Amino acid sequence: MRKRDFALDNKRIFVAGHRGMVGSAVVRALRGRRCEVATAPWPGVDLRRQEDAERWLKENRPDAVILAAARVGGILANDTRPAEFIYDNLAIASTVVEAARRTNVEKLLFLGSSCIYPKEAPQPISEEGLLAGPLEPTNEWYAVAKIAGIKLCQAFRRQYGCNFISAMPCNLYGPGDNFDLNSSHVVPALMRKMHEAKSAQSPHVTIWGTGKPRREFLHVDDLAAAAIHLLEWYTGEQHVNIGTGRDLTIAALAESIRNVTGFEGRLVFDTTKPDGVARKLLDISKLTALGWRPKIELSSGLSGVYQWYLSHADVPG
Ligand code: GFB
Repeated sequence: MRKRDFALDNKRIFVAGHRGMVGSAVVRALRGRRCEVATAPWPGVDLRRQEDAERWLKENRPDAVILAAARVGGILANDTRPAEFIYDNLAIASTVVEAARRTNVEKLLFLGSSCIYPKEAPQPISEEGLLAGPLEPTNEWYAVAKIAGIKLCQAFRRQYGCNFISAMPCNLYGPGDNFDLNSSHVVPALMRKMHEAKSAQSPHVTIWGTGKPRREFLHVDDLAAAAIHLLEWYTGEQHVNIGTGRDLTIAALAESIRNVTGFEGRLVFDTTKPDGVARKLLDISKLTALGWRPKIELSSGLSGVYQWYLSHADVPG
């Protein structure tokens, strides 16, 4: 029998970053539970500022924090805006963790990313792979900030006895994603490019890189369920990987998105654009041993996101 570490019932849970894809999915998931969800207004509370974070937590006194606030973006945004990715993420992690300690938050879950692992990590990557080698250069700024977030939680556990934990998801996709082609991740980018090419009857779509890198994609509703599961059931110094345990090439992903969008033209690979890390498949045995498994298959998840895109974005055709 597993022991529940934190009971959600009648608790107030602060979801930091509720406007983003991850935070909004966590809010949706918590709405089905017997707890109160608290979110900080934006603009108004800037979680990069210590005084804002502390003031908000003092006034609202959450029992737990799910720290999903972050500066996020795809490979190009990470590579070209390193200062924003390192500064904003370091600032958010340190202000919220310290504010949570000062206001006696009972439990905090920090969310990072699978890009924390070394570029040449043995696959699938277990939690022990952290800091065993150099990082992938296109996202080392973001990765360093997320590693610092893990270390903050560990240090606060050791020195202050805070029940702060962290989890590292693989690549995520879902409703509410960013479809801006300069800053988005690959799923929304290819969905938008193929939809627009189909509408314009354009003969081809450009895919960045060689198409050979492999990525593991988790639907954000699965991520939200996993994060809440960990908040309830896990405590410990080591971070926990969240993923599906399965990956595919970017070329294969493009074919799946072609099926969903109905684009019939050619795929052209632009090798002047970066591939990023060759592979970052997560070992999810720690998560599955804690009693959680993903539910949403990639093909149905992609169809759902395409429907969301058609009904929410300002799209042609
Ligand atoms: O999703 P993505 O930007 O994230 O790119 P990363 C994944 C792969 O898809 C890369 C290729 O090999 C890209 O070159 N790709 C092909 C494209 N076409 C496109 C396109 O039109 N747009 C985009 N964005 N990619 C980010 C990290 O890495 O993922 C972050 O930079 C973070 O730090 C995040 O960890 C989850 O997996 O390469």
